Amino acid sequence: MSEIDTPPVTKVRPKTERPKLHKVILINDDFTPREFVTAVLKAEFRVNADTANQIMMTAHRKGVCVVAVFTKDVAETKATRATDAGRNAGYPLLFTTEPEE
Ligand code: NFA
Repeated sequence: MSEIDTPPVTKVRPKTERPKLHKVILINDDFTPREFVTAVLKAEFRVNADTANQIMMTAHRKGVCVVAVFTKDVAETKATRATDAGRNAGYPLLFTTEPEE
């Protein structure tokens, strides 16, 4: 018979690492008004009023609160923008980032 061999079909399955996520952390201070903090959280992190208030009050009571997790670039950009919003209004409001375990 004249059967034509076809090449074996191989499925390439590239290993894709999940990007490590980074936490954005809100740091408490004694000067930034509560309403200002919640306004920044709503504007920069797109959380609703309830969530913004919970995050703000957790930082207020405990000193810090994780706002959300993002890829490194997004976490750093949002932390910088949110910190700048405070500085522009004359407040020492601070958001930091750290890699998730
Ligand atoms: N501790 C601030 C106040 O009592 C409010 C605040 C909360 C500031 C969370 C920064 C972060 N006005």
